[in-house]
Amino acid sequence: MVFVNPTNQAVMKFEGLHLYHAHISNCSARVRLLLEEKNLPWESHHIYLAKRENVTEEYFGINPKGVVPALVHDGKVITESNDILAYLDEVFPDTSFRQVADEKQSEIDNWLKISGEAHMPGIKTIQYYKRNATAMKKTDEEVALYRQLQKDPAYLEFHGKHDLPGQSFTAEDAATATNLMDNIFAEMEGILAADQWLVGDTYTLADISWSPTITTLMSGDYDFTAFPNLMAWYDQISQRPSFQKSVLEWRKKTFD
Ligand SMILES: N[C@@H](CCC(=O)N[C@@H](CS)C(=O)NCC(=O)O)C(=O)O
Repeated sequence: MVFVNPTNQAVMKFEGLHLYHAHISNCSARVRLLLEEKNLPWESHHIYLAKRENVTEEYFGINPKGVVPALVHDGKVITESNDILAYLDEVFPDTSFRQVADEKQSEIDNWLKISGEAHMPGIKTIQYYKRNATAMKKTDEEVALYRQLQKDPAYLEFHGKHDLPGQSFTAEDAATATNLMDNIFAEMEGILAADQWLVGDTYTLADISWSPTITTLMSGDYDFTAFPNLMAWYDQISQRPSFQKSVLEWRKKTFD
């Protein structure tokens, strides 16, 4: 588990659980979902991405990549949504979402890893192509500030492409990203033809990590027709009161 050493030292005084998150972000939603499933109290620090509230020295001082979510737990900062899931389950084990046999634990870890790795080349690319082309466009001043704050080459490259005047991701980029996601969904489809959940017959961190991603892709009309078992799995999860509250209700909130 990697903790961030925040340059924004104000957060080091925080007690309890504080989540920096955005309402429609799938990375944020998976953490809210786990917090809800575990019935853990947390303080919300909402970051409105469309207003570039993440592109500030203050926020980069908490998450050096300038993305949501970031969890602060008793002054310790943890980033990367899937690492946050693993952390919370380890530190608050009372209602654990890793209740599978030892030899199946690595399957949970693998789904968390794929979830993290697929975000930028898959989900984020598709969403920027389909939905965020104008909503996430930065002004020239915001681009300059972003380039000053952002030190991570992968994020600089991603946003560099989108931030070029009059340009963003292309249909070809979106097709490559869709191909990547379709391959992952095909694997899930095979598993869910036989099992109720991604790792056997137990609802785990794997399901918690992936279900809000489906919500996000659906908002961009992703074509899921080839994956009926995945859709049945998603329907089942989306009816959980925890999911309604932490994922769907947050998406309806407005911050303008
Ligand atoms: N791998 C990171 C990805 C975080 C990420 O890209 N978050 C998005 C929202 S889902 C974000 O903050 N986007 C704003 C930006 O890239 O500037 C994680 O899982 O926490």
